[in-house]
Amino acid sequence: MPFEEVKKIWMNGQFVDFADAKIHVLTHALHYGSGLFEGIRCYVTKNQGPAIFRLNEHTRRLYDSCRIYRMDVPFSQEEFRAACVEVVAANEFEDCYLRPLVYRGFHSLGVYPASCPVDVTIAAWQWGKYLGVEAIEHGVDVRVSSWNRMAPNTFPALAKATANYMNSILIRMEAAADGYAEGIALDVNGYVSEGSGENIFLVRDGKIYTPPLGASVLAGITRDSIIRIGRDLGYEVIETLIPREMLYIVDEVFFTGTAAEVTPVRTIDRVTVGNGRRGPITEHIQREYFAYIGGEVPDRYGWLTPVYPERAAAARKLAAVAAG
Ligand code: PPE
Repeated sequence: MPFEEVKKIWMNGQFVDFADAKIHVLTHALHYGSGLFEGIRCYVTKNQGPAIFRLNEHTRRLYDSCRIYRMDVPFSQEEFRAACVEVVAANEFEDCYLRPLVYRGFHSLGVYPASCPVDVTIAAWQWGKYLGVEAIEHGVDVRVSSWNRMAPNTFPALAKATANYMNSILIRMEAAADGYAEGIALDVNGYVSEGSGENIFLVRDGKIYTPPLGASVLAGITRDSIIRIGRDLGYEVIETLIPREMLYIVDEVFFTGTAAEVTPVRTIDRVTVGNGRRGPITEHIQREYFAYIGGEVPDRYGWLTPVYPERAAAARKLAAVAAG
């Protein structure tokens, strides 16, 4: 689906029209992948109107990514968060996906980027279910990728760098070419790492497993949310190295990510996961996650940033009236 035009995109502190949000072909990041980005969702909540999910944590990760690449963001984290809120409001969005990008801009080419400016843009658009609406309930068919995730001390996995996504593209295209929805990549030691755009969780005998940060994974914000929610629901959640063959003998598997949310995996390399249906723990975790992002349960961890506080106050008032 091509982009539907949105009203405004934020570029270096100013709102510009969709049609004017352009850069030069000699931009450093276009040649060398010198960009760091985020993917953030804003959800309509029950009583507070649209609220951005885990804005603080996404902001922190973006600034961490920039720090790893020695890039000074010319805005404070507070200014950045305010800009994200404004982007949602300027586009009059309710549900949307935010895509901030910090990148080495236009000045000169050559790998050494010091003279290139650090530019910051934030766009937002409406993005439906990443792996399809069906997938949320029925799960996806995936393969183990023949591509590994990047080796440690090559491309830093903890930085959400545009360059890392060349590896993701290989994983995803290979999966698509063979008729799978997604690929699961192993790390260079052969341990399970992650999907092209999702972290992965496994369930066996009631316990939940996910690869540790040392297995070349992105430190997913959804991953963190699921670990937190899972533990609070009373499950044991274990971060540990996972050998490939564990994928074929577990009861349940699911992906997590901002775009993918919580998506069950139905088969891996044509081997059925569990009984081939969304497992009970996956469903339980999914239900809690969707209730949280939809504001149907109290925001006990302070993960929601309401975009329109006045509207939120009005909605709360109406809810109180309705409740008598
Ligand atoms: N691993 C990778 C490689 C990844 O790209 C993502 C997010 C995750 C894990 C999950 O991280 P988090 O969103 O913080 O829970 N992928 C983003 C981009 C997907 C895209 O196709 O673009 C996303 O989900 O926004």
